[in-house]
Amino acid sequence: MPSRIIEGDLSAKGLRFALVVGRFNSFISERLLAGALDALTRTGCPDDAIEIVRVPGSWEMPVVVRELAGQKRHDAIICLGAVIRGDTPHFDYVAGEAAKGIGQAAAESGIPVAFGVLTCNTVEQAVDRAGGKGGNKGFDAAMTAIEMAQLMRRLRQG
Ligand code: INI
Repeated sequence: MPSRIIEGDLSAKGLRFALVVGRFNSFISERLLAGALDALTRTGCPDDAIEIVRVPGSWEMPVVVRELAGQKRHDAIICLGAVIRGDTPHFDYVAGEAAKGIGQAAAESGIPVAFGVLTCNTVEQAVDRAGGKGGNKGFDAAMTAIEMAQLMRRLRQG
């Protein structure tokens, strides 16, 4: 048996969060936001520890995440958006750059960033994952952010 296991718990008490929410496909991203807020409040996060930052679309998320992470005012950042495939290659550029840029900002800053951006082939797939039969990926992203924020706190305490 390992002598020491380090992991984050699922309490949001004492943590501060920024939620970066895309306006594009807002009928989906607002449901993801509702799920994320539900997770945060149920796990003990007060309203005044939550900031919501709205951006035009998922493409704009990396620069905003980088700015927020640099300010070091939050224990974790949660990105919420929906990229839905259309008839052109636009989807691939937006989804690819959002994923890459958000991941880079997290890795370079040391602030955990949850990727609650749906990348779906159809509107139906997005609806399923935003409170439908596939659960709510906004809720899941917030739970991941809580666990990661607690884990980073523990790792830094040594
Ligand atoms: N933004 C999204 O978040 N989801 C999409 O599905 C999407 N599509 O399909 O175009 C989208 N485009 C907008 C993009 O994020 C930028 O806001 C826009 O290109 C201006 O920079």
